[in-house]
Amino acid sequence: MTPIPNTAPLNPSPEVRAALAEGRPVVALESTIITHGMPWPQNLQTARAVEDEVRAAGAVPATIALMGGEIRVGLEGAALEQLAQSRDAMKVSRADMAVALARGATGATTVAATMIAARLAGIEVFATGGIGGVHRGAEQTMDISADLRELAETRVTVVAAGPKAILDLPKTLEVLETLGVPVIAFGQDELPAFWSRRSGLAAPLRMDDPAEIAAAHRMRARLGLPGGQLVANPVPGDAEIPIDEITPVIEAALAEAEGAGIAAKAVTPFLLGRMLDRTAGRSLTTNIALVKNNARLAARIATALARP
Ligand code: PSU
Ligand code: MN
Repeated sequence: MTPIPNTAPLNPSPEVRAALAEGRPVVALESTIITHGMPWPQNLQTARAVEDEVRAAGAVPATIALMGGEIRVGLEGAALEQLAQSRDAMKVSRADMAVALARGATGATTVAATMIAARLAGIEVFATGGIGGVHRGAEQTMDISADLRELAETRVTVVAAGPKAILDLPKTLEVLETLGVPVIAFGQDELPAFWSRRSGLAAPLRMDDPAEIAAAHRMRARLGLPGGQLVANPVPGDAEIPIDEITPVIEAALAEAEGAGIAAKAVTPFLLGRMLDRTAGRSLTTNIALVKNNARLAARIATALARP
């Protein structure tokens, strides 16, 4: 895909620039998971391991972050480590992106902001852990992640392990349907729920072949439809925490968040941190396994898309 004409302060690494110019497969990766989703040093180790998975599958990884007033697409050298160690990186979504860039702030991109950057750079496939969605109690708080709106607007296929189980999954599916976002479970009928392969909810769509997902991505463009696709890829069985085991942990973490008055952008990082403690690190092991698994599938989809 050709990048959209723009004057954005984009700075692709030489490797990413060359791959895009030659039409080779590229997979975008987000950075909020590094700064706000996992503790040091597992965050850096995971970021590198995920890049290695993309490479092993024959594609080029492009980790995206805001640094020095530029959208860096592909973090080379010390940049990834710098970001993983930074304590004051902004969590940047669509609403914050222009301000963060105008100020020259260091910003970690969420799913929404990473999609915007990927589209500007001409990258069509993006792998992450879990997307944001409709939070439980959203009928009171109105807390609905900007990730959902971005999926409706920006033409990038996002591979995730399903919406995080800390969310209200039925409402998240309803909003995605309203917004016209295809939600495609990979290889099973049920929607996966991040740490668990099962959610108890039927996925709206199912596909078993990365080439078919690539074909659907192309077809949306041919139909003139904006927006991307959400591919929900179940965590590998040996790494999952079954839904019955994780549900009470989620409920305890949610009660803690409410008790502590956590709101807005702080909710997701707070819950992930509490889940980590409450499962004695098991939630992190699962998180790492599922991101790597998503990187592998995203690389297969990007490879299918790169073929003429
Ligand atoms: N899933 C994770 N770890 C994370 C996130 C998702 O396992 O850190 C991040 C993603 O960047 C996602 C963001 O876009 O949380 C959603 O935040 P919010 O609910 O504030 O929109
Ligand atoms: Mn939110």
